[in-house]
Amino acid sequence: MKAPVRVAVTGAAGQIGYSLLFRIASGEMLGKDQPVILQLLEVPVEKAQQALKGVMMELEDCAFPLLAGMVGTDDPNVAFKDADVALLVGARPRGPGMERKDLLQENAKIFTVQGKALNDVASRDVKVLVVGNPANTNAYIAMKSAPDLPAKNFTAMLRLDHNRALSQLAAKSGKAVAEIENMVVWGNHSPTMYADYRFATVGGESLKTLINDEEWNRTNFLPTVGKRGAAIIEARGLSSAASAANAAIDHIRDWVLGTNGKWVTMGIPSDGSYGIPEGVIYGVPVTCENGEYKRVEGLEIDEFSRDRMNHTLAELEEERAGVAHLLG
Ligand code: NAX
Repeated sequence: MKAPVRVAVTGAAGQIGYSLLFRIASGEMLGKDQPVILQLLEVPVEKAQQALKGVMMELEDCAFPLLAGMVGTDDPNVAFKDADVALLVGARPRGPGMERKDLLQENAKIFTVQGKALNDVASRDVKVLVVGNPANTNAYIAMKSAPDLPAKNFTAMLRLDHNRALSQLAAKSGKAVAEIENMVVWGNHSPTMYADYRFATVGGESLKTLINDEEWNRTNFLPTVGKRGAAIIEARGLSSAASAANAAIDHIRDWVLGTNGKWVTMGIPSDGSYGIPEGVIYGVPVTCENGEYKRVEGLEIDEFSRDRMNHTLAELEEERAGVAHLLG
């Protein structure tokens, strides 16, 4: 039996948490031979802690063979202690009348504290995925608050956008999702992200050529993927949860277990390539191998793409400027 991996999850009593934890404990994220210890963080509010207890009771009641232990806490230093994987799902939602900039500030506080705690107590190799919105900027704040950890350990979730784009492309082209390779989503996890299928292939053939409908790309595909979160809220009365949890599992599984050369999208700190300033957490195509992600380099950026990539970058830069004073 392998040694257990410690997986910290914040916002564990929330709706994404409820779709996520059972799948992690059943081995869908790290493998069917990999025991896990779940370290669950919730806010120090009676109701949230009670709800967390309930979720932990249900996890117990599944008698998952791979669940080697569980901790529920309101203390980030306990939740992140020796964590190998940290899924930062909990965040402050936008309340009535709350401005975007207030939301940024509230979340900046949370992710400063959690970044510091990761810095102090997590494994030096901890793989951090930020799901809580604004995900890219929250990941940036956590990364900046954890100077003793490698910056590359901090990532943001663009995988839901990636998966949404894949399904739209499959539907349009009449091909199976599994046949589509080399899809990219650039930038911020927000409606400004740029889903780019210029390099996508199906059985080695260009998907762009197969679809051959630039009008559809601009007036249907991009807005549909960009506004999918809002469409789910309108239809379901609640924000995406199961699909978000699924994307988080895809992201970590691929990072840890590899992609066999397949491109996936991750929000990672920029190294300056593609004209994205260093340090900005930006969605790019990567492949993963031996527990490391590697940016796909050297893709040609045409004028339309450059425009879209700059647009989503401008939003990220604005968010970054909005929290700069908190990061010293
Ligand atoms: P819920 O409101 O159902 O759950 C969030 C939970 O986090 C709550 O139980 C809350 O008590 C807890 N929490 C808040 N602050 C915390 C803190 N400082 N430490 C620990 N726990 C804390 O939201 P849910 O639907 O689960 O969504 C969670 C986050 O994911 C939201 O920020 C949401 O916007 C974001 N999303 C991100 C997506 C992405 O692709 N990156 C897609 C789905 C989702 O919208």
